[in-house]
Amino acid sequence: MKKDSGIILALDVTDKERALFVAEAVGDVLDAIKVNYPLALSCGLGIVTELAEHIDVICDFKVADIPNTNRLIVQEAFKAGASGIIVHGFVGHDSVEACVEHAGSGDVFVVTEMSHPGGQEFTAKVADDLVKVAIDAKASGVIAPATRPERLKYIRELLPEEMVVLSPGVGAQGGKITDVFDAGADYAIIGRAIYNADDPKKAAEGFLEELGNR
Ligand code: OMP
Repeated sequence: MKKDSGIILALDVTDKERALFVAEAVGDVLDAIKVNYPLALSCGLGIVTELAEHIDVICDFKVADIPNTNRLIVQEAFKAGASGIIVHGFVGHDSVEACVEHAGSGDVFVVTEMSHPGGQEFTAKVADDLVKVAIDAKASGVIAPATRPERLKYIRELLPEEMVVLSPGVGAQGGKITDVFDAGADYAIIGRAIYNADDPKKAAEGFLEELGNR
């Protein structure tokens, strides 16, 4: 995945026309587009193929099953054109290892502490273990919360340098893009603050300006 702006768009819209409009409007400001269930379920996996013709696509399917089912999900996502996939670590080493093995040269990102308030209930308590699963399985990186920059920094420091950190929670969830990069993340994942804006391109450029004005 390239790294220019450091911004990954979470394209959680359910209308295909709107999705393609937003993707085209902000495409040159982004490093990748993340496709989650809302878009994949409403448009089918073909949307991944369509978007992947223009930009790297990460399938955020939060894969969380036994190794064999994980393998099948990962294979379908990459066959559709994804270049990365997001998986859960709480299912254990073997399940995450199956994802990494079958992603081939594609990226696997493991969710650690989640960004929403409920993320503190369970995921925060086992964040160190989730990071260890990601490291042991040789994942490309992890997902860590923009909403808790001190925790994001802590998680970054547990990781070897070559692993990347993708951080959701900027904008609608209250996180600040400057905090994300100050805490050592490699990419910010931003959804509603861009795709719900009247002018998505202007909104994306606004985040870049914020970074430039630090
Ligand atoms: P916005 O809150 O609209 O910016 O979207 C955030 C995106 O990041 C959504 O697609 C979420 O599913 C995703 N996300 C989180 O918000 N929190 C997490 O802890 C993990 C993810 C994720 O795995 O991407």
